[in-house]
Amino acid sequence: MTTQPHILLIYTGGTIGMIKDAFTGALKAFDFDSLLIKIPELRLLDCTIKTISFEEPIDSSNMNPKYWSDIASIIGDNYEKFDGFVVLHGSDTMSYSASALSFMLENLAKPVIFTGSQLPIGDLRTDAKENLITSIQMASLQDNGVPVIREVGLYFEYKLYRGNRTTKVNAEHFEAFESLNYPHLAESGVHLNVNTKQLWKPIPNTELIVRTVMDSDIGVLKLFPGISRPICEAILTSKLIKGLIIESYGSGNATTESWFIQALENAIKNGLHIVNVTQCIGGSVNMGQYETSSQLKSIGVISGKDITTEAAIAKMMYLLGEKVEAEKFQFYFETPLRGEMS
Ligand code: ASN
Repeated sequence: MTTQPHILLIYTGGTIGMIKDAFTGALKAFDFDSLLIKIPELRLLDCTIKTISFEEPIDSSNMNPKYWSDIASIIGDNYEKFDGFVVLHGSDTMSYSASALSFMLENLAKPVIFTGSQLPIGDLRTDAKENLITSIQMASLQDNGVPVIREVGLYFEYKLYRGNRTTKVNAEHFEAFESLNYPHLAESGVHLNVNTKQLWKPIPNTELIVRTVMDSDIGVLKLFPGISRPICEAILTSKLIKGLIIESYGSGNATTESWFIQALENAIKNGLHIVNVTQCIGGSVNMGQYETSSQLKSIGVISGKDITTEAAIAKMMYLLGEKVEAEKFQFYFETPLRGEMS
C-alpha cells in the first residue's frame, strides 16, 4: 500500500494570499485555516496538506534575512514529517528568497517549491490557483517513494525553474520569471513533464544542515557610463561593507580608467571581496575575453560567471555568514555550490 505524500504549505504573504472582500472590494490577507474550503480543488490532490502561516503575512518587499531564517527553520523542524514543502511568497523578491534558501538548506533532498501569483486568489482571472495547485503536485512527485524534485524550485505560469537561477522580469505578465542561464526543470501542460537530466542530485546519505546566519554587510554597484569617481571611491573605501557585487557590462567588462581599477585594487588589498556579475539577464562573465575586463581579473576580482545578481547576493551573504576564510572566499564563490552557476 502506498501512502500519500505529506506536503507542508508555508504561507509568508504576497499577492497570492490576498482575497477581495466581497463587500468593500479591498484586498486583505487570506484566512489560511479555511484554505481547503476556499480552494476545493485542493481536495482532489493525491496528498495531505498542512499549513503554517507567518503570524503577520508580508508583502515580499519587506522580506529580509531574518524571515529567510524563519522559513529555513520551519523546513528544518518539519523535514522528517513531510515529503515536500511549498512556500507561498510575494513575487517581487521571490528569486532572492529562493536563492537564499538554496544556500541555507545544505544537503536538501526534498522539494522546496516557491510560488506566488500576479493576481490574488479571489480574483476571477487569477493565476494563483494554477500556480498553487501545480506547485503542490510538483512537490508531491515521487519515484519509488523518493521525491523527484530535491532542490529549491520556483514555479510560476506553467514552468518550474531552479530557484537560484531565476529573475523576476515582468511586473504585469503572468509569465513573470525567466531563467535564461539554466533550462526549466519541469513544465505543466496536459501532463507534467519533468526535465530529469536538469534536476539537482543531492549527495546520497547526507543530513540536512540548516544554515541560518546570513551576513548582509554587502553592497551592489551597477556600472553605467559616467559613473562618478567620488561615489565609487566612497563605496570602495567604506569600512562598513565586506563584500561588493559589481554589475558590469556584457561579458564582465568595465571602464579601464585608471582611478577605477586603482580603487578596486586598493579595496581588494584591504580585504573587500569583489564579485563581477553581468548586468545582462543572460550569458556569463568571462574576464579576459576583452581588454576591458583583463585588468579586473589580474587584480583579483572574483568571477560570478553566469550567476544572477539575486543569487550572487544570497551567496555572498551565506559565505560571509559562514565566516569562510578570506583566502578561500574566491574559490568558494567561483565553485557551484547549489547549481547556481555553470
Ligand atoms: N508586491 C507583491 C509581493 O511581492 C507582488 C506579488 O506578489 N505579485 O508581495
